Amino acid sequence: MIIKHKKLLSWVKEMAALCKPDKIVWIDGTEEEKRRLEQEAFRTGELIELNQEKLPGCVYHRTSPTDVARTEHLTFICTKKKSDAGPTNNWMSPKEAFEKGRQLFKNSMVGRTMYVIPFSMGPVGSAFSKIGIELTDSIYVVLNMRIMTRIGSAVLERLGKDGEFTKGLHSKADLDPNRRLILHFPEENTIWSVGSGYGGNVLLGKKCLSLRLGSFLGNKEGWLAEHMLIMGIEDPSGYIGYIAAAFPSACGKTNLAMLIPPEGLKKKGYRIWTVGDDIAWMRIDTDGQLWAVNPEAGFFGVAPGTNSKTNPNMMAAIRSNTIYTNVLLKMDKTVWWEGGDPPVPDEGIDWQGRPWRPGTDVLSSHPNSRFTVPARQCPSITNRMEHHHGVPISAIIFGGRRARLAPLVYEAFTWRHGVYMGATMASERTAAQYGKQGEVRRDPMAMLPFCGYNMADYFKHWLQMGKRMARPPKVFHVNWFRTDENGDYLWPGFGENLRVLEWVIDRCRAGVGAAESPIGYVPRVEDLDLNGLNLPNGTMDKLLEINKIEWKEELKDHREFFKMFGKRLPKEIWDEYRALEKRLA
Ligand code: O2Y
Ligand code: MN
Repeated sequence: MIIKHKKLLSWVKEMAALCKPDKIVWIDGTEEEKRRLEQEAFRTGELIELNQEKLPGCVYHRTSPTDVARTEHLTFICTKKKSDAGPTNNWMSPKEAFEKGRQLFKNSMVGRTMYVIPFSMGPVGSAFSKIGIELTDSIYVVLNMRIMTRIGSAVLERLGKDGEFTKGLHSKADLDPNRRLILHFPEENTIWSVGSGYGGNVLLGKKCLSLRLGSFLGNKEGWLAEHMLIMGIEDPSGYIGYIAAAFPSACGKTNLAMLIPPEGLKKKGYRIWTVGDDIAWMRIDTDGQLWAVNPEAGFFGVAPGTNSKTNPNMMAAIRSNTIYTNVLLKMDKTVWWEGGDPPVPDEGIDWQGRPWRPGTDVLSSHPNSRFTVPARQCPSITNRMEHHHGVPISAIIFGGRRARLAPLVYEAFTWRHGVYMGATMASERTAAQYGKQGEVRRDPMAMLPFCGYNMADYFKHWLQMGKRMARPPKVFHVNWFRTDENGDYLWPGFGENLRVLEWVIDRCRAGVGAAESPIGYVPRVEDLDLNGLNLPNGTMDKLLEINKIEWKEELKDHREFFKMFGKRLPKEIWDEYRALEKRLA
C-alpha cells in the first residue's frame, strides 16, 4: 500500500516514536487480512474460535474483569476553555491531558504491533461521512472496527493526499484502571484512549468520534450527531416513514429498532426497516427536510436479555460472523447468557474463565457482555444503508423509563417545545444500573455522557436547526414503562410498540386525531389501533393520564437541572418552561 498523505505519515511516525511498537501494520480491510489476524489472536489466546458448524465465522473474547464497560469518570473533554466543555462533562486542559496521556502511552506498545486502521463513519464518500484513523495495539479492536465501520484501502483512497481525518490513538497499555484515560480534543480533532480494551472506550469511531467529536463538529458545521436509533415504518400503502429516537440506556433501543410487528399490524401490511440502533447523523438537505444516516456498519449489542422473543431479528443476525465478548462459553464452543434462549446449559466456562454451573448465584455472563455483528446480517436491515443521502426523518422521538408521570405517548406543539421535551428527558435507574434504584436521572436527548461541548450551546444548536428547516420533523415523547399501583407494567411493549409508532407516523401525515393537553397532544384511546391487544378495562386511560400535581413537581426538577447552565442556557428554554408552567396552572 502506498500512502501519499504526508500529514498522516508523519503523525503515525510521531505516535510510533511515543508508543514504540515492534512493527506497524496498515489495515487494508481484506478477507485474507481478517483470517491472518484471527489466526494470530487464536495463537495468543486473545480470541477463541467458536464452533464453526453451529456459529460460522464467530469468535469469542474475554476482557479483563476490571475492564467491562465505558468508564465515564475517566472520560474527558479537553477544550482550551473549561466553559466550552460545560458543567456536564469532565474537563482537562489540552496541555495537561496531552502530558498525562504521553506518560501513559510512552513505550506502551513495546513487544506489540501497532495497527493503523483507516475507517469511515458513514458510507465512504458520502457528504455525511467523516474519516478517522485509529492506531491500536489490539487485534480485538481491529476486528471490531472491521464490523462497526467501513475500513481499509477504499477509505485511504478517499482520504487522498491531504484529506481531513480524526486522529485516534489507542493502547491497551497494562489495562490498569488507575492508568486509564479516554481523552477527547475536539479543537484538535483528536482522541487518545489508553488502559482499556473494551467497547465504547476503544472503538474510537463509536461514542468518541460519532458522538463526542461528532456533536462538536455538528455544532460548528450545522448538523446533528445524536444518540438515536433510526427505523423505517412501512405502512400498508408502501409509504415508509422514518423516525429517529433517543432513549437512555436500558430502555430497549436496539429491540425497538428491529421490532417485529404484532400479528394484526402485520396482516394490515406493516413492515419495519432497521437503519441504525445507536447513532444518527442528521443534516438539512436542499429540500429543507432533515435527513439521517447511521454512521456505523454494525451493532454492538448487549447480550443478556436478548432472545428469540425480545429480538428475533438480532438472534437471526448473530448466527454468523459475530464477535462475542464476556458471555458464557459452552462446552460445545457455542455461547449463552442470562436471559438468552433456553435451555439453560448444564455447564460452561463463565466470562471470567471459571467453570460455571446453573443454580449458583454467579452470573455466567457479564451484565454488559456484548456481540458485535455486521448490520447487513439483520433480516430487517434497510436497503438504504449505503445511500449517500440517508433517509428523510418524519418524527423525532424522545423516551424515558418513568413508572409514573409521562403518558404512553405525546406530541410537542412545536419544534421549540420538542427541544424542551428532549432537554428535560429523564429515566429512572433499574436494578441493573449503578446508583439508587428508581432515582430519576436527567439525560437530555440521551446525550449526557456523549455531548462533546457545553450542553447549553447544544440546546441552542437544536433550536437553530429548527429555524433552518422548511419542514422540521414532529417531535414526540414515549414511555413504555408506566406501572400500576402494584408496580406491574401497564403496556406490553416490544412489538406492540408499533401501535404507538403507527399513531406517530399518522400524525406526521395529519391522518389521525389527538386531544390537546397541557404537556402536548395526546392520543385519545380511539386514535390508537388496539385491535387484538385485549388490555384490561381502564388500562389505556391510566397509560394516557396526565396528573397535573405530579407535573408541577416535575417542573421544579426541570428548574433545578437548568440552573447549572447559568446564563448560557438559551432564553427559549426558559420561555418553554414558563409556557408549560402556565398551561399546568
Ligand atoms: O459499555 C460499553 O463500552 C458499551 S456502551 C454502548 C454500546 C452500544 C451502544 N450504546 C452504548 C451506550 O452506552 O450508550
Ligand atoms: Mn448507545
